[in-house]
Amino acid sequence: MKKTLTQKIIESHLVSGTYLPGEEIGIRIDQTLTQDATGTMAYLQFEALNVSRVKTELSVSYVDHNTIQIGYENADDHRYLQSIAEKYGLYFSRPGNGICHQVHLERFGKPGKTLIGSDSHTPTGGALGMIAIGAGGLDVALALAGKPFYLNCPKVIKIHLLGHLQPWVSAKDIILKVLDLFGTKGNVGYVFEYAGPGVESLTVPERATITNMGAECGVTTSIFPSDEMTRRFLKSQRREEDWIEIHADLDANYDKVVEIDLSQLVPLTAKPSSPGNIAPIRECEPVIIGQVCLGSCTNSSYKDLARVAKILKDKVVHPDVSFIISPGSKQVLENLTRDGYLAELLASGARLMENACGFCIGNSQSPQSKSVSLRTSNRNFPGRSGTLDAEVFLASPEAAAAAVITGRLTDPRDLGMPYPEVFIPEKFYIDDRMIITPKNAEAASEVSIYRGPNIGPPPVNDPLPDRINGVVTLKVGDNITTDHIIPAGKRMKYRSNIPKYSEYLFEILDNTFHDRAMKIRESGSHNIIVAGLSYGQGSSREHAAICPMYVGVKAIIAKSFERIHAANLINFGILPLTFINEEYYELFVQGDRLMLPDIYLRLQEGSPLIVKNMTRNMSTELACQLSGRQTKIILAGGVLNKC
Ligand code: MIC
Ligand code: SF4
Repeated sequence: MKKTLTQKIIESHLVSGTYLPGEEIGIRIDQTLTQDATGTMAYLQFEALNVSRVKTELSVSYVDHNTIQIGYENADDHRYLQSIAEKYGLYFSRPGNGICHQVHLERFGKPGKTLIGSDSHTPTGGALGMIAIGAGGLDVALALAGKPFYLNCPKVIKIHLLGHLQPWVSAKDIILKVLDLFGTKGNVGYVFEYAGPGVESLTVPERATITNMGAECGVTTSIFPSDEMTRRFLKSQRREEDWIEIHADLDANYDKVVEIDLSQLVPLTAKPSSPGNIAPIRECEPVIIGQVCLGSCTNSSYKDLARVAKILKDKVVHPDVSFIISPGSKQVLENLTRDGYLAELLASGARLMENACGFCIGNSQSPQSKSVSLRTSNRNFPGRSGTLDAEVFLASPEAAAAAVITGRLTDPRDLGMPYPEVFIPEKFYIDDRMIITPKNAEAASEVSIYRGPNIGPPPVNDPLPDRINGVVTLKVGDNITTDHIIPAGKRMKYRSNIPKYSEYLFEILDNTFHDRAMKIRESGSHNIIVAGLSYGQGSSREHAAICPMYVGVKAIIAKSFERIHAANLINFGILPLTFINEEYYELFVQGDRLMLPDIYLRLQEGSPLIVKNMTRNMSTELACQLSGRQTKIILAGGVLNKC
C-alpha cells in the first residue's frame, strides 16, 4: 500500500494501536524539547515519576521565554532547569542561546524521527521531515520517562505546492494563505503534509516558517519531505550525517488534497486579533504602524533578518516607528554579525533585543496604548502583546521592512525597489558552547537539584466525584485561547507557583473569576465553565488546565476543543465535555446551578453524560470522547494520581 510520509514515520514508531485515523495510538518518542515557561512544571512532574535518567535518544531543555528576570523568580527557575538537565542527562541550552524551535532546527532535529515538545510550535521541526508535535509538559515528562505518547491517529491533508514565489512574496505568505484556506478551527486531528514541485525551492528555514504556524490552524503537526534542500541545510550546520531521504510514496492516499500555486500568491497579513483573519495587504484600509517587531520562532532565521537588512540599507526607521529585532538564535546573531548584516540593521535604527521569545509573548516591548504593531510572529490574540488596547498585524519580514520605512501597513512590492537576493551560507559559523552537554551517570549522581522559593510542588487533585454539583462560574464564546485562560507576559514568572499564577485566571475576560471560583470551591461546590467553539486554541501551556484544576473546576462544557488543551484537561482530571446538540449552549447562563449524575457508570459504559440545569429546569446530553486509558486517568483525578 502506498503511504504518506506521516504514516511512514508514525508506523515505524508505533507501540500501541494500529494506524487507523481517529483511533488512539501510542508512539515511541525519540526526542523531546522543553522551554523554561512550561519546563519547570514538566520537570517537577518528571521528578514525581522517580526515573533516574531520561530514556529518550535526545532531550533538550531550553531557556528562551522568561529571560527578562525582573525579580528573582526567572533566574531561580533557570538554575533549577540547569540542575535537572545535569542530573537526568539532558542537553541544556542556556539563556541567550536562542528560541527552542530555531535552535532545535539548527542543532538537533533529524529527518524520520519523532519529537514532542512542551510548546505548541514544536511542529517547526516538521521542516526537517520529522513528526514533531506540541504537547503538555506532563506528556513530555512521560516521554522522558520512556512512556509512549498517545494521540488520535491523524488524517492527512496534502498541500500540493506548485510554481515559485514571486519577488517580495515569502514563506510567511504561504502559511497565511493556508490559514486563509483552513482557518483556526475545525482542523483538529489532521496533519498538513507538504509535497509537489513547489517544495523544492523552499529552504529549510522557509519550510520552518510554514510548519511553525500550522499550529495556528490547530493541526496535530505539519511536515515536509526530507530532500536535497534538507541535506544542504544539515550540511550548512555540519550535520550532513543526520540526513536521510524520506518522502511520501507517489500516489499515496490522502484524506484531502489542496493545491497552492506559489506564483499566484501576494503579500498577505493576519489582521487583528486572530491569525486566521487574513487579507491581502493591498486590500487593507490605510493603517498607521507605531511598532514593527522582527523575530519570534516563525521568522527569525538568518535569511529573514539578512533580507530586511538589505531592504533597509542606507535607510532610516520612520520617525514614528519603534523597530525591534530579535534574532532566533545565537547562531543567527553571530552569522549576521560576521556578515555585516547586523551593522546594517543597527545603522537603520533597529533596537536589538535578546535572542529569545521577548516581544512575541508580551514580556517586553509592549506597544503604545491604542497603537498598531506589525509583527512577524505567529499570534495576534487580544492582549498578548502586553497592551490590551493595542492591535497587532502579522506579516512577512519583507512587509515588516516596508512598514519600518513608510510607517504604514505597506505591500512591500510598492516600495518600488528591486527585490534583494539573499543567500544562505554554505557553512554557518557554529559555536555550541552555550549548550551544556549531558553528564555521564556517575557525575550526574553527584548533582543536587536547585530549588528557589518560587518553585512549589505541582498541586494534586482529588479523584473525580461520581456526581458533579456545581455552578457555571464563567460562560465564554468561541475561539477562547489559552492566552485568555491564563495570560503569559508579565504574569509568566509565576509558572512554577500555581496558587499565585491562578490569581490571573481569565484576567483579560473577567478578573473576578479567581475569587468567585475559590469561594465556590470553599463552599464545597464545583466550578464549571461553558464555552463555544474551539476552546483552548494556541499555546500548549498546561497551566490553562492546572490552574483551573487548582481553583476547583471539574468540567468544561464546550461546542468543541483544541487538541493540546483537551489532552491537558484530561491529564489534570478536568472533564472536557461537548454539547451533542449545540443549540443548548444558548440555554446556559453564567451562575446557573448544574448537576451531572452517574459519571463513573456513564464514562465506563461510553455513554453520553447528562447535565441537569437546576436553575432552568432542563437537561441535555453531553459527549465525552475518551479512550479507555483516558477514562482511567480522568476518574483518578489526573495522570499523576494514576502513576
Ligand atoms: C506561546 O507562543 O504561546 C508559548 C508561550 O510559546 C506557549 C508556551 C507557553 O505558554 O509557555 C506555546 O506556544 O505553547
Ligand atoms: Fe516563543 Fe513566540 Fe515562539 Fe511561543 S510563539 S515559542 S513565545 S517565539
